[in-house]
Amino acid sequence: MKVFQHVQDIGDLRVALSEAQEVKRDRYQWQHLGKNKTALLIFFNNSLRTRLSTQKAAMNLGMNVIVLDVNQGAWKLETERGVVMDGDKSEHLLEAIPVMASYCDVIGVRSFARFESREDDYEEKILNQFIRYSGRPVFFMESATVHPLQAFADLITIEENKTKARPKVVMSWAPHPKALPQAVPNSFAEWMLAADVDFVITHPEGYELDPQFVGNARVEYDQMKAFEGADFVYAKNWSCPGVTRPEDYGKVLDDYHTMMDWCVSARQMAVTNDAHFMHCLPVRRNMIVTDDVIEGPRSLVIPEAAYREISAQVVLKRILETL
Ligand code: AN0
Ligand code: CP
Repeated sequence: MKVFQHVQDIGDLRVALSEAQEVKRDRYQWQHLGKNKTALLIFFNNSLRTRLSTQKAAMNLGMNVIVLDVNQGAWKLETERGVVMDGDKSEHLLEAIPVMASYCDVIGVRSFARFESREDDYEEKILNQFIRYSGRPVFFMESATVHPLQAFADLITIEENKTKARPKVVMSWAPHPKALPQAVPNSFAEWMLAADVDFVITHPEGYELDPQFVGNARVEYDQMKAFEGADFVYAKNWSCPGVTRPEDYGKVLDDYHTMMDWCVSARQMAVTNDAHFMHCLPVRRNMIVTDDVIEGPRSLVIPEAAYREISAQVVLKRILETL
């Protein structure tokens, strides 16, 4: 595998899920694969889970790991070509990428949506430069539009906890005080549509996700109706994707105080099929989900985060196998 970005990059999901099972059974059986191989993890944004789980996965495979927080200690990077660099940015991405690549075999990059231009974000301007100029396999650790390591861990979580062949999975928008990217919901939708689940998305009008990720997934604007009979509830906030009104891209459309009935609570969970609650974390309690639901017996947020180690290990293993 040279690029891990979309669900298709992992191939057959059944095979990927059984490989995840195998990793879970004994995660240290491929130490030879990573011997003398270096993974470079580059963070343009904060992270707890991705940082730790990916580093752990690489170590499980016997790899060496270098973690770089670009905004803490490295030179501030210019990303636009043609700019007269007389501002606060000392180095250009076009030199930094091949230099960083020369010290490693595999590159993971986290670079969130910047919300400056929908076009730049949705064209994956930053990650595509890594793919183009590094000459190394590149895996996405949440880019402007996708978070595939999360979606893969979410799929593993559902697979491990489902009690019927085709569970009903509901992804619900929930309120948040700040504008958040669409990467998590985009990838979750993309992976759920490829998996064997009955998938429903619920959100207020104006938050329609990009069709390249949601295809013709069922959208139900009535949250309570969407939750009926759900086996898994996946909560997440996202800002306006700008599908119908490009000028609203990256905006929080309404004051969150007026949207608090979208916060997932016992009221919505009561109409589900005793659904499991999921969230990628970090989560703001009593904005996205109430204390009682996230702490309740059906909450999967901790095992879901733990599966990030497994999803990252399957991805790194696949990459190492093709180096
Ligand atoms: C990020 C997001 O919503 O994309 C990362 C989630 C994994 N969340 C925040 O910035 C709070
Ligand atoms: N879920 C997730 O990617 O968490 P971090 O932002 O902490 O890495």
